[in-house]
Amino acid sequence: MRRDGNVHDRNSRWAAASGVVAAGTGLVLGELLAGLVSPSVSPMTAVGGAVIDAVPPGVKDAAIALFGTADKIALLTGMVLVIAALAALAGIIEQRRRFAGVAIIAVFGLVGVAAVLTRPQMTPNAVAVPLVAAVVGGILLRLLTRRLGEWQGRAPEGVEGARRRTFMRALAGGAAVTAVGGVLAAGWRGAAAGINEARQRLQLPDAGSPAPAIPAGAEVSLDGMEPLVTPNRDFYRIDTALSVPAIDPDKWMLRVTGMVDHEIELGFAELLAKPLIERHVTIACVSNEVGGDLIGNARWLGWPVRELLAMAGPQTGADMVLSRSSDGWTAGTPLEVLMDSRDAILAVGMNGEPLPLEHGFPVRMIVPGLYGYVSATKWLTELKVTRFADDVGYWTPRGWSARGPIKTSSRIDVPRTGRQVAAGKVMFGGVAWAQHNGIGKVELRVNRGPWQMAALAPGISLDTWYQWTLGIDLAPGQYEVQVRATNLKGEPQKEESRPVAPDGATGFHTIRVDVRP
Ligand SMILES: Nc1nc2c(c(=O)[nH]1)N[C@H]1C(S)=C(S)[C@@H](COP(=O)(O)O)O[C@H]1N2
Ligand SMILES: [Mo]
Repeated sequence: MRRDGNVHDRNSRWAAASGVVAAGTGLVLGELLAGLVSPSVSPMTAVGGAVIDAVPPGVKDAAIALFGTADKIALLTGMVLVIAALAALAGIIEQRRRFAGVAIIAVFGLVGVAAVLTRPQMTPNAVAVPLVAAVVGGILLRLLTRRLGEWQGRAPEGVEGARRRTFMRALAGGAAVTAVGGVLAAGWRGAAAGINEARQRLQLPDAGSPAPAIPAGAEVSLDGMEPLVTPNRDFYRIDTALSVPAIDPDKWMLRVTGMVDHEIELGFAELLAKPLIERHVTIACVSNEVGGDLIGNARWLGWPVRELLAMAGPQTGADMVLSRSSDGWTAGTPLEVLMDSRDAILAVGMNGEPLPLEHGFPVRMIVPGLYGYVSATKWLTELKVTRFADDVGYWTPRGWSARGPIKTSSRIDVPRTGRQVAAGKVMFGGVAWAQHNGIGKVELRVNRGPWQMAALAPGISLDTWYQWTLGIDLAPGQYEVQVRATNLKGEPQKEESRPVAPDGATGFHTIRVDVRP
């Protein structure tokens, strides 16, 4: 009897350990994954944020009084302890009843999702992370529990030791992942959280030269169109940064180096004190396929790059500015584009707020008319005035052209391709762009028939995309519809289909429409 009791205790102890390790591994994986795909909100920070929002002010004040600036650490520690206790319970329950403990881990995942949904920085990626973490944790719990069962079960003589070692190895492996990942995640998240707070406290100055008002009618009213100005949370994100750089604006410094008469160092406060301008600019990725969504339009606040370069005094012979980010990534931009009258800016604001971390906080470049890979450096730290003959940007030796002007292009957003619509007048709508040249006209053709002129909405500026609409009478049947934009110089977009490499895709966006009686 006594011996049985001991076995039972030992059993529960290892079952509890399995629960803690399984949940811990899932948790740590979720935090690391969040660092990659949704840096401004992770499962833990979301739950913590939801707790802070839900707690009555009195309790909050008491917590701050008790823990001071360590209040966040105290909260996270408390959360970890609660999760560990519940996870231990899940381990014990799973051992008694298969999938009962896994269900508890699933609830962790759902709580994570619910918390993320309450966060203003919520993105689809951020919602997926707690689910992925819970699936990993659940699978691990099941595996560990099975191994434990095999060890504790009635094993033939001599096999018990081997089975014990198998379980212990799996448990130790999970524990190691949790420990190492936990330290990594805490470091990352800690840095990002501190910078996020600094970002939230930041008050950007008003622009001396505000963005021109959006003309009436620039945003058409047609269901299914994308907003004319892309909200920050929906803005596409492209970069090579494994973890999003967390840069303290107080320590940020931009250096102007290379072929200049005077090297310059510019701090963040100095930059904010300059006469700022605010402009809508549509930026696009060279990897955007025809009809793709790697393009977005935002209102950027910043200081013209040409003012800074004029202070530095570029020397004769220089024809390129190699901009460098804190993580070493570089872009090579023609010097003349940064010096001419267009609004190339050192941007600090995006749609009325400081740049989001993933979009380059605290400072990035925005250059109307050039693809992002040769112009839109995020987490900017250096501008080196140089020559195309001497320097190359990050993507140039990797199969992309040294120069990357944006190609005139257009997209059909309504109706979506393959969609069924009712016969009669079918409304089409979409966007067209030719940054810094402007759009002159947009046309549609059905089944390669004659081009028909679309109604072009007024653009915000030559540097942004334009919306367009066209109603076409269609009888029941299957149709192929294509769009073509022409810029204000009269140059139509290219018909020939070409891939994104080396300097941007060409061809007409083509959709299929299924018209029903
Ligand atoms: N530091 C850094 N800046 C970068 C990149 C990068 O990989 N690292 N990618 C560029 C590319 S290819 C594009 S298309 C734009 C995208 O900017 P967004 O993520 O704000 O949309 O950023 C540019 N700036
Ligand atoms: Mo890009």
